[in-house]
Amino acid sequence: VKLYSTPPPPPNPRRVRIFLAEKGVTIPIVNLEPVRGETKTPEFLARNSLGQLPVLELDDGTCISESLAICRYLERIYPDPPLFGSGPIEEAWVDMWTRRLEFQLWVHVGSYWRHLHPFGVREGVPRHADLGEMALRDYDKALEWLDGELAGRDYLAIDSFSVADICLLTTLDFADWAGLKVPERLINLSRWHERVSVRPSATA
Ligand SMILES: N[C@@H](CCC(=O)N[C@@H](CS)C(=O)NCC(=O)O)C(=O)O
Repeated sequence: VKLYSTPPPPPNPRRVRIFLAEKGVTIPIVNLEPVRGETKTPEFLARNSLGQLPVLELDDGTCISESLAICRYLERIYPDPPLFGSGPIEEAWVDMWTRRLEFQLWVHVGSYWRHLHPFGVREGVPRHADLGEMALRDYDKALEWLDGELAGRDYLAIDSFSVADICLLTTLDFADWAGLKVPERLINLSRWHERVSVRPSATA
């Protein structure tokens, strides 16, 4: 088995690396450089037709893309510690939060990146600054909402660290790298960020 990945800052490959570190599992990693077109070669497109990272390739050549699908697979192979929750309610809450993070938070970072960030320019892809500005406002609103949700909570979805925390951490760190800081006044979110950032897996 091997993981096609790329070093930080891209957030989705990092999700899987943190997940593996939390499980205490080491697998071979092949680092590719999307900016050099290494994810758009015929060989790589045969592994993931979207030409995106991460991709997990099993020994028989079977490939899984989508960071959360890879984590789901790894959870079945390496169940301890559970990172998708234990039991029906916890599992539902973890799913609820990972979906909320994709659709209420990450989507705005992606839109900001596409429409405003200097590195988001792609040949032939139109950019609309007003959509980027709207994404910035919506991202700030989502951070406020998360700050309220984290009041009195150590972790986002359940009482222990889960893949939802991994998704939030990788999103905030990428956004920070792209220039979008978490305002200091959002105390619950800032404390949560400090708490999860000192975990050894955060360096993965
Ligand atoms: N929904 C996918 C997103 C994958 C994705 O967007 N990967 C980025 C890196 S964070 C990538 O490979 N970008 C290169 C490209 O799209 O050309 C996941 O969760 O894995």
